[in-house]
Amino acid sequence: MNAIADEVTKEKPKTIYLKDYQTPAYEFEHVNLSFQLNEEHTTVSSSIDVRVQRKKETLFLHGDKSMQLDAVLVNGTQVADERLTRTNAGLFVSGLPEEDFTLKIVTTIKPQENTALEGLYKSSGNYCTQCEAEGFRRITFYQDRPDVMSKFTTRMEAAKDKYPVLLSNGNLIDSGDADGGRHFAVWEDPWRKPSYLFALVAGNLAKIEDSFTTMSGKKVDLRIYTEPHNIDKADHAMVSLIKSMKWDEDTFGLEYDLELFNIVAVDDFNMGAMENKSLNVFNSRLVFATPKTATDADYAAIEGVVGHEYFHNWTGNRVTCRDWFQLSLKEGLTVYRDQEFSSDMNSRGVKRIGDVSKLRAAQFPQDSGPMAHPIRPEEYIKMDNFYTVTVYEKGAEVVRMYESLLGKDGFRKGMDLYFERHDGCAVTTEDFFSAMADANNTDLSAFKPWYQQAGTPIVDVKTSYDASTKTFTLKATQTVPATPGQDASQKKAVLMPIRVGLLDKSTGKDIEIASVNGVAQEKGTTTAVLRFDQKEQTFTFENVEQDVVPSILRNFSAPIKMTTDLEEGDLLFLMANDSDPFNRWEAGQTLFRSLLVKLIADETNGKALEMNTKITDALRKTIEGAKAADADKAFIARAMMVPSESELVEMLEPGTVDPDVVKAARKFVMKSLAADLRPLLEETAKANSAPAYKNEPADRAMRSLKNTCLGYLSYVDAPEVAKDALERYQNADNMTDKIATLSALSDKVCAERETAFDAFYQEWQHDPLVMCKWLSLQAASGVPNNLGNVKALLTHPAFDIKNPNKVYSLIGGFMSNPTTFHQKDGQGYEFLADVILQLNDINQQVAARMAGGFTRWRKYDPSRQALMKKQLERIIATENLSENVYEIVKKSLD
Ligand code: 0A1
Ligand code: ZN
Repeated sequence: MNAIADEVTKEKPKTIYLKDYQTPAYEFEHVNLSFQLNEEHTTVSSSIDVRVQRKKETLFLHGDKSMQLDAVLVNGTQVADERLTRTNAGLFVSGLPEEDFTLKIVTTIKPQENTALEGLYKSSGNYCTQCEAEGFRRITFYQDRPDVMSKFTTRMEAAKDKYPVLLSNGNLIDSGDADGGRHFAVWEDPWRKPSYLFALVAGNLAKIEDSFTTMSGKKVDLRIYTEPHNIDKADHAMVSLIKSMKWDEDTFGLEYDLELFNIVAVDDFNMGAMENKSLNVFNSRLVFATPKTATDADYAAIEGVVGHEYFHNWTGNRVTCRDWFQLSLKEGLTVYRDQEFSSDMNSRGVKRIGDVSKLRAAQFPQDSGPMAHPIRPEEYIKMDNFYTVTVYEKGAEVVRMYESLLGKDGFRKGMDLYFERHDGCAVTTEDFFSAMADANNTDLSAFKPWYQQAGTPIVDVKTSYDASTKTFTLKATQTVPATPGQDASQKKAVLMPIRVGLLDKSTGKDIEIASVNGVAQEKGTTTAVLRFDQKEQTFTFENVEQDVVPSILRNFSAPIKMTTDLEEGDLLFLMANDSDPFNRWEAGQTLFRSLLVKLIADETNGKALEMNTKITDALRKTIEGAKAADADKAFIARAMMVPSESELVEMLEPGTVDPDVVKAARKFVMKSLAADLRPLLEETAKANSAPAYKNEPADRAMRSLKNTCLGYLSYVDAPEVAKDALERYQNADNMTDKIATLSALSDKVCAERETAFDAFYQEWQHDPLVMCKWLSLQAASGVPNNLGNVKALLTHPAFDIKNPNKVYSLIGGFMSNPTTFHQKDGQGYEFLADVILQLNDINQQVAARMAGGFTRWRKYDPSRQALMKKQLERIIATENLSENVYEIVKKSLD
């Protein structure tokens, strides 16, 4: 089809707006795809049954400029050239029949040259696909938008020896041999789906198999495919899948809807995993686990992500998004579901603490920077840039707030109504909101701004007790800061649940809450859920016999930044007594944060730093608690953690941050605590060193406590500390302990560090995932002149710039290392810009993620700001910059 005008011109990046949404004029009923997979090229034929919804409209098919368009036929007849217009973004087809018709398209693509890892590509010699969000348009011309839902039949043909396994969505309906040593398979998916859920895999793969019998008695075959040499590492993923299937039935009454569920692990993948209908494709880092190669954190991440992708079958696939602005409809809800799943499988309190820490370290900074956007954004240039912690993690917090406001039963009613109304449809966050409100017959209109407003609300609470009226009062105010395109005056007050408990000052126990603002609480209530929806609001607790210490925002019931008038003594009291594990932890964190902010100011002003010994004493008590027979050791390990440098940076004023000062203040605290508590830390580490590895909750808790103690002890300046760490490294029988001992050594300049890192390399150089750990530990190291080490690792055989996991480990690790990245002379910034520009020609999604390292440049001191800005300007002035990188850099500079 050389005659087709190929008007591939230079077009400016175009912004897509939610307000421009229009329903499609043409619906695609059924799609028949056929793939001829060859080494030189792949031919894709697509035959579509089209239903005309609005006559005479031009049909726009998305299609990437990398594809060769070979043929376009309507009802079997070639379409004349003058009715076809090709642009950078796709193909316009005009003069279409007014009655339903068939459209046939033939394209030629080169998966073997696809380094963007979107569409059809090769990983370790096998074919696989990634179509979310807009990868299908690199396979064929199509209405690549989530509200176009079709039934897919997929035939593929490939060389039998190289690609013995041929997979796609749905059920295998035919297979056999073809000419020239080739074979074929035909898959049919009975469920309508958007193109982003399409998947195809062809390769030399081994599998493990199991099965699950659903609540209505149907047997589902479960298979996990990997490259043959990794097949012994997939058992934990299989166990996690079975647990997920059972949990979704027990918790939401949701049953799987096919007789086969496949997972395929691939080494080259931009994200974590993908929920393609019945054929999930996973980054191998989220499948492979053995005690020798994966840490306890890896095991937990695998369980959570296997659950996440499985849960998408209902929240994402059966009910999908109308357009990409609605992404949080499926992602916020599915993250909420996977967090609940992990909480039920493990310790709920510890899980909540981890999730909130992540929100604070990653989402809060995004929400106060140039990329701040509502969980339902209103515009984007490149959708890939909106798979963000805001859409995912803040989106999950918004879903959790429905649960807090409506109660568990009310939330379940809302979910049931959502599925009853929208099964098989592509819908909006507004539809989810209405299902929640309608099912509970309640007015939630004040909740809507959560979808429209960016920025983390700031809540201040003042408390008082009046002995004469026996009332305890909370006065709360809320504001939402200005964010790009939304000034502060436009922001509305938003409904949020504030969970509050009141602790008896003499016993430390929760008192029963009788009534709030004249509304009687259910008998036995010890945590009240306040509906806070005004700019200023007063909540009065009645019949409070004596003064109490309030525990406010239990379980972190809203994603806000809260300040209160609680004093140090109250926080120490809560740290020791609160029945809510999250707030018991939070009280300690609040103490640490205020101490650190003061120390940062002191260090800036050249004052001597002084430790607050009350905090040391409180921490001593917390650690001593580990001796109790029923101690929650995983919680104690969490409670010992000092807020991260990135969390502290977020608390400081824009234009002031000197990362060296932040590091010095935090290091001072760690050193003081380590010195003062050394015998206790050593004793606790010893008492929690198990003779042999076991993967049981109690053993995992012990490991985390022991390794947290060792982390502290690494701050003690004494030669025996490094010696001990090396010895522990050499004796470790599992990856969790290996990594903990390596990181205890990684900031030290000593022979033990070199010995341990070399030994690790020698032992694991054959395993790319383990090598990622080796790279990220070095990238994160605080040793002097570490930038030189990171640069040298770029050319090390363990690194590969085409593999996203390797880039995230080395470059991602370097970006979050304040000493190396923010080096005063700006060389760290220049290095990151160099890497971004190199990645821009290889993998635009990964390049854009790395550009995220510069977005917070306005936070830093004037000289660092100037150096970072210079690099942003250099990047944006570069020719052939991808839309992905352009959007991040442009928004950063605006
Ligand atoms: N939907 C997947 C995540 C995902 C998103 C985009 C991708 O490529 C651009 C890949 C995966 C999930 O939430 O698990
Ligand atoms: Zn997801």
